[in-house]
Amino acid sequence: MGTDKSAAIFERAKQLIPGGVNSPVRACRSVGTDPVFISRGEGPFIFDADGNRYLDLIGSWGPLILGHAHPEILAVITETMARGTTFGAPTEIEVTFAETLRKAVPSMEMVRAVSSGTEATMSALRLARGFTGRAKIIKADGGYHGHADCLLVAAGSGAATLGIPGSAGVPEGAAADTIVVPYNDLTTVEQALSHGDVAAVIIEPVAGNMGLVAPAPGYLEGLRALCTKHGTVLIFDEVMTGFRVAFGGAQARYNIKPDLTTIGKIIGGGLPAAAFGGRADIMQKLAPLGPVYQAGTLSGNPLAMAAGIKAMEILARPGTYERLEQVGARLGDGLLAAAKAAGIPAVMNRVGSMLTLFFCDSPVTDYQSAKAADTQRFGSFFRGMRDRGVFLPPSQFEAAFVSLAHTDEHIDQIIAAAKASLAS
Ligand code: HOZ
Repeated sequence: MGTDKSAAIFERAKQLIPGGVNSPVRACRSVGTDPVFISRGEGPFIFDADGNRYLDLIGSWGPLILGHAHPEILAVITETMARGTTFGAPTEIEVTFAETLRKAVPSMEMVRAVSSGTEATMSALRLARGFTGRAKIIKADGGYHGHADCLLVAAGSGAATLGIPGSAGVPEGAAADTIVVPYNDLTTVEQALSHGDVAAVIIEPVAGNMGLVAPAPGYLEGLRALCTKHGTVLIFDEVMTGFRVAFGGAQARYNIKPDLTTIGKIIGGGLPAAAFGGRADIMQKLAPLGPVYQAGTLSGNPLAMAAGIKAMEILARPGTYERLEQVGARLGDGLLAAAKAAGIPAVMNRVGSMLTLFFCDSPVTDYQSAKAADTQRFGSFFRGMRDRGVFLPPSQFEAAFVSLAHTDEHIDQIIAAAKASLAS
């Protein structure tokens, strides 16, 4: 497998872009290699600058649930962009987007569109603080909600991958009101809420940034009850899980109604879009109706709205989530069996079409148990898979994503690659 062109591009990139990448995990440092540079995608495949083809299990970190370059998404983008790409003024398509989102996720009684998941979580927290008049927030150890200052405390995803869970440059004051609790533990949440000064609990209802960790039975129900009791805003960060683990997100899958939801990735159909929304009485505190300020020139961008609406429309078709469940199970079961056949201790955590294979022998239920995984072995596995034409997320502390473009044959090829990689 040649990688000369990727290597040359990486050299150029490093001269100008810190680490040669515009987001740290994709630099592939924790898996002991350099990145390849992607030139195009098609269905379940990505192709690098040297022409190597890979079965993609990143899916742009979640958005590409329909696969790469889906013809209906490309068509709607082309059609929309012929009328202009941005106006900085209201457009009808933003209203259609909000209506589509609310229909799928009814707890989002009112919606504001933004451009990234980080913007959505940052804005939702400001809103929760403005609504309650309280400063403190609770987040999970190893939970990742974008890179706003107050959320870069015991953070997962790239921060966990690179060993910088509390970033330099975050002033002490910005992090002082962030309380960190273990995922799947209600006792610590109850203790923290008992003082009556917590504005919000922000949680990934299925954690995806410490690797995938499912909520324990009763955990989300417990959070709901505790937040209601203490007048604290419950925020579900569904940037990854929205339209992924069910059409209506994790809140539909587990039947829990949060006060606010942050959502992104899939709702942009592969273009930069995200949103936050929820109870109307809370959302009405936002400017221009209320005193909580939030804004964005490219918020509600027509191209992103059009791609997102089309993606949601396609996902609403019958059989979609049954297929995603089936393809996720085929992959999850196959990867676990491959590890067992090779005599390698492994745990498969999966919810629908998102999953993580942890190289450890005890259940992974929170960040502490995730950290027990053998990251060196994960690095070898990543490289072995890449060399056999499969692209995994380059970190033990990320989730892999399967798409509707993956056929059973593609999954079987991935499992065969895993058998060979793990055997060697
Ligand atoms: N931190 C995101 C994944 N959980 C995005 C990583 C990237 O785009 O490189």
